[in-house]
Amino acid sequence: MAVCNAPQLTAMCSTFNGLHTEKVASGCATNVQSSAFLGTRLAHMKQTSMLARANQVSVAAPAETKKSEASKKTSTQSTVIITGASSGLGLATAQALARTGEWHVIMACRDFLKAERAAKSAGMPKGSYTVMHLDLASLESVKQFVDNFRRSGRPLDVLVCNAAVYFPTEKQPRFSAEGIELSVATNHLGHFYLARLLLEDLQHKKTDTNRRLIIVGSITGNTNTLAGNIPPKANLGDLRGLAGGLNGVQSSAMIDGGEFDGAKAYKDSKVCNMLTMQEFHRRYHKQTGITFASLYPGCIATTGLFREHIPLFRTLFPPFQKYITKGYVSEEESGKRLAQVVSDPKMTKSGVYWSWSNDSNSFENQLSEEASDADKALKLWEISEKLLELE
Ligand code: NDP
Ligand code: PMR
Repeated sequence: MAVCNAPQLTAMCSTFNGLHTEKVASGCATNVQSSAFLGTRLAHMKQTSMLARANQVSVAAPAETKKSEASKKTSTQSTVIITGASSGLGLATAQALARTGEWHVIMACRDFLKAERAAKSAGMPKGSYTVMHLDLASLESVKQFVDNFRRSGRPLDVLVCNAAVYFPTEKQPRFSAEGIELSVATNHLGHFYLARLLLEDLQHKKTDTNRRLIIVGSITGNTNTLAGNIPPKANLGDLRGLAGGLNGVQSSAMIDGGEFDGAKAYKDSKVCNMLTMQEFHRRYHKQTGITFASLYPGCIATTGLFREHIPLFRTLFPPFQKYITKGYVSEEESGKRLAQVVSDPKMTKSGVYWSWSNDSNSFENQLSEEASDADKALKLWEISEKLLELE
């Protein structure tokens, strides 16, 4: 059952998608210029917006009416939310899980029509997925997504925090709806907010599956590897830039307080992803039984992640990874790997960062000193909570 699959809904959703883009773009400009402090921005965000109303009307209402149908399915299928399932790793994972018939995939995507088309061209069976709107670069959108998901009536089994952006050639930072540097806002803070809200949903008693929260990490955030030593290297420093709100005005747009560097901002955000997974594990695994895990799926050199890189890089990167580093994996293979972390009964260990050898056998990998620093993970958690007013 795809809540938003009906043609009239598609039309409505595309309309609100258009509205949404406009709202975020204009919201971004106004917020960055006029609001001095993040607190002010968040207070501003809490006002009921036109977008929030549009979102509730177009997505939530039909979900309510189909609640009983959803409840019927949930007796046989597990539910997984995958952020950024409209391309690359997220789409390949959605496809691998949907094909089994055992999973209902909630594709949490910022571009509704792109996701719907991607699901169709990946041959995902009708009824095996639902596209729901989520823009991780807007905290209001994250809240709306959680509300919409709850209205679907599906018990949550697994949340996969997969979406990411990478701006390697950008000279100046871009900002989220709340005026936070866009790669850290999307890759780390949006997911941190989403995961904190959905932790409650992962603790339901309706199914007896092993619940999991998976946050996609990467080799390039780990300086104990060759790939992690290619400059600029990840380094969160003492997190002073993050503590200042990453707004590029009163504080640096970089977590460590340094000069903006798009490639470093991405790698720093991946360190945040891996630290966050471990802090979740320390705080909640024993108490809830939820499995918290991260992974490096391999170098998926063909995905949209590199869309903003220079054309020469996009041409040379796949053969370089295929024939020289041998780190290359296809999108399909990477999807199977992440699907394994979602569903394999042998992968229930919590607090693990999974990787795969060249013959595709999974193993528990070592994180770098920084990406496994428990004090830093705690500090990151507390600063992130403060920024999001979650304390
Ligand atoms: P893609 O660009 O193909 O996929 C990223 C997805 O994130 C897209 O669906 C994109 O949506 C979505 N997204 C971006 N911004 C937002 C937002 N604000 N709100 C919601 N969704 C958003 O890249 P990959 O598949 O390569 O990346 C997936 C994950 O894999 C990332 O976490 C990345 O760090 C990780 N990874 C990738 C590696 C690689 O070699 N490619 C290696 C190691 C880790 P849209 O389609 O609308 O753009
Ligand atoms: Mg890297 C075993 C060697 C290895 C692996 C597995 C990767 C993965 N890379 C390796 C080596 C090298 N890379 C070497 C020797 C170089 C210098 C020529 C190199 C360069 C390089 C660049 C310029 N690599 C890159 C970039 C990027 O812009 C990508 C990046 O850092 O994005 C943040 C990238 C990557 N290399 C990888 C992987 C997985 C990436 C993608 C980024 C990610 O998602 O972490």
